[in-house]
This record gives sequence, structure tokens and C-alpha cells, in this order.
Amino acid sequence: MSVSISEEAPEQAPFVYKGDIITHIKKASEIGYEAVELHIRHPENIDADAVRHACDTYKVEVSSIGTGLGYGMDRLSLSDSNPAVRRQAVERLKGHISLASKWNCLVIIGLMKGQIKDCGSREEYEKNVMEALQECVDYAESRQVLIVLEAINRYESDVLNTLQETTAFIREFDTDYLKLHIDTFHMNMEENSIPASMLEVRDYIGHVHAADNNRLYPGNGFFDFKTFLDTLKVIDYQGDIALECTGLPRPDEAALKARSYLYSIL
Ligand code: LER
Ligand code: MN
Repeated sequence: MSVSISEEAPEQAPFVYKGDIITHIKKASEIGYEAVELHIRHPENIDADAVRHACDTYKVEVSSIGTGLGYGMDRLSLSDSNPAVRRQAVERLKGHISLASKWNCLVIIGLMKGQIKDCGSREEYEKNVMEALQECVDYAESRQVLIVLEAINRYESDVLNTLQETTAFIREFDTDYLKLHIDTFHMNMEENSIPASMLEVRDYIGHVHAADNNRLYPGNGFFDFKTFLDTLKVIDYQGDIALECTGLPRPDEAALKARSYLYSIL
């Protein structure tokens, strides 16, 4: 199980820990997490060796790198109508992929997949993202880094909302280095049946985010985590489950309660 850490993030962003990465790697380890998910805005500013060293010292892995701050804070979108913005988005993601190759983890493309409103039409969206994402995939393939594309709910994104729609897009790429990223918070809003949808795309699932229906830690609301975890078992999912929820009421409490709740029903 993995817990999210973000060095910089807007107040409302759903990360358990916010602040210094190394300090929170230690905290995650003390609480019992096996891994951390690092949400990084500027990959070039990160001391990869220092993070690696902290992970070795505290015996945790980096499961995944989140990239959405590049969209949320800098509006870098793979679909943007301006080619210079798309170029910046690709270069930013290449930075994340380089870090991932040093930490042996995967890279999430969630919000940075962009939106139709960033370019004007579904046709333009597909054209722009196919080209820009192909460049990211080629780069990731050369470094043996997996990219996962996240299905995000309609209130945060005007495209690629359901597992089925996102998987159909992924299938356009002829690669093993692009998979589907599922998030309980988004599935709760978009799927008719969460287990049925997961079973349908079972071969594509590469990463999992967990938050309750209110985006607080699992166990706080009414999302059916038992059925969800049972379905992950049925499909023999071997990857990490990363806690991408708010750190309320307090980050340590959210991290501790999420972990003990999920293990109690696993
Ligand atoms: C990112 O992983 C995500 O789930 C979005 O809702 C951004 O906050
Ligand atoms: Mn997510």
C-alpha cells in the first residue's frame, strides 16, 4: 500500500501529506506503508539520489509519480491547441519519466492528458494527444517505465471519464508501456457497475488510487471497498493501491486509519 505525498499543492488537492518529501517518507514508513506516491510539479528540482537514499533508509519504495500539478498549477496540457504548450507538457513529462527510471516506478498521466476545452473539439483532442502521448510512450519505453492514463470524472475533465472510454483510447497505442489507471473516487461517479467495468478492462489496469466517495480516507464514507478489493483479487491485480485522499482530519490519522481499514477487509 502506498500513501501520497506532495511537496507543493493547492489547499484542496487530495494528497494525504503535503510538505517536504523526505520528512514524509519517514512518516509513511513509521505508519507502516510499504510505498509512497510522489506528486511532483518540477521534476528537475528533485534530488533523485536523496529520495532513493531516504527510501532505502526507511525501507519504502516509490510506487508512482503523480504529474497533475503540471496541469493544475501550470496548465500544461497534452491536448492544448498551442503546440508550444504541448511541447512543454511533453518535456515536463519526460522529466517525470526520467525520475521514474531512477526510482523504478510508474508515471501517472491524469490531468495532464488535457481536455477538449483546451483545444476545441474531440477530433483535435485525439489528434493532439495521440501525437504528444506517443512521444512520451516512446521515451518511457526506451527507459522501461510504465505510464498509466487515468480515467477522471466529468466534473474535473470533459474527456476520458470512464474505464471503457479510457481503455479504448489506450488500445490505439501499440505498446505494453501504457496502461489504465483507475481511481475509486472517479469510478464512483462514472461507472454503472464498478466490478463489471473492472472485469471488462482487467488486462489494462496498471495502477489504483483509493479515496472514499467524499475523497476522505477509505472507511470514512460509503464506497464499497470490500467489493472493490475482492474484484482486484479476482483479476489478480499485482500493483500498488495508492491513497490519494485528503489528509483530513489530520494527515497521520488519515494515513493510519486508511491503512488499517483497508487491511482489515483485504
Ligand atoms: C489525480 O490522480 C486525480 O485523481 C484528480 O482528481 C486530480 O485531483
Ligand atoms: Mn487519482
